[in-house]
Amino acid sequence: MACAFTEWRRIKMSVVVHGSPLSPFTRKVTLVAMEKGISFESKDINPYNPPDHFESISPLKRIPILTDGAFRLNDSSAIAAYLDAAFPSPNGTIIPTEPKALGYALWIEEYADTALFGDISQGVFRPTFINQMRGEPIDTQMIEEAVRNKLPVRFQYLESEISGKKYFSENRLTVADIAVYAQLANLDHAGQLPEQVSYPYLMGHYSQMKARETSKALSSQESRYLKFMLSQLKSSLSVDGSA
Ligand SMILES: N[C@@H](CCC(=O)N[C@@H](CS)C(=O)NCC(=O)O)C(=O)O
Repeated sequence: MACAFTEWRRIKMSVVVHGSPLSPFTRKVTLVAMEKGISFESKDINPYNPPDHFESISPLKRIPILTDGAFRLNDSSAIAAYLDAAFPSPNGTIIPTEPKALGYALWIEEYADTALFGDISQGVFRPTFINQMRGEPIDTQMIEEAVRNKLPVRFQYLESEISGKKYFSENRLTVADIAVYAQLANLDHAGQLPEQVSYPYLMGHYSQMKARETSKALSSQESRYLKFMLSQLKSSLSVDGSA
């Protein structure tokens, strides 16, 4: 008798998120799909070791990419908007329609995607994990510079925006909350989240987002993936004799 997992694998999903588990933009669209209850499949693409003809499916050579049958879309914000419009859900929309709430949610999403991403990715994630994956030492100086001088500005702004609130926009879950969480989760993987006492509302928001069933399921998969990647690296270094 075929097990449930085999049966599930036989069902061809029309919606596919092509990305990588530790990419914050892949995490954003994956969470949008999960929160909306969309059935989808995830397929791995490493943009730093891309498949042949990557540019033909991703003109900016970035992940994530969404396919829905023959339809293909790039950019996490465009993908989130598409999923929200194309798959009405009893859980409601994740992109507000009221003009001010809409504008504000998209602004917070943009702030997370650009400013927060830049400082976390360049300042913490890459010098921690990409260095290790390349067999290079962790760049503690770069991490300290980001944690001490760059990230506090980002956190202060977001703390002031979320202060006194549970969610960023419309007092309910929107793409703004998912986008901020998606970036901070990489700081969490690197063990560099700020203390709750320094940014009580922002860290409260993060904890509440992390406790959602969708985030919990994804986060444990990501931790397993990270552990596996780092263990592969350790064994390749010891086979090499270079560690
Ligand atoms: N604005 C894009 C940004 C996507 C992005 O920068 N993805 C990263 C991975 S997290 C990437 O593919 N980087 C490859 C590169 O920069 O060459 C989006 O929202 O999807």
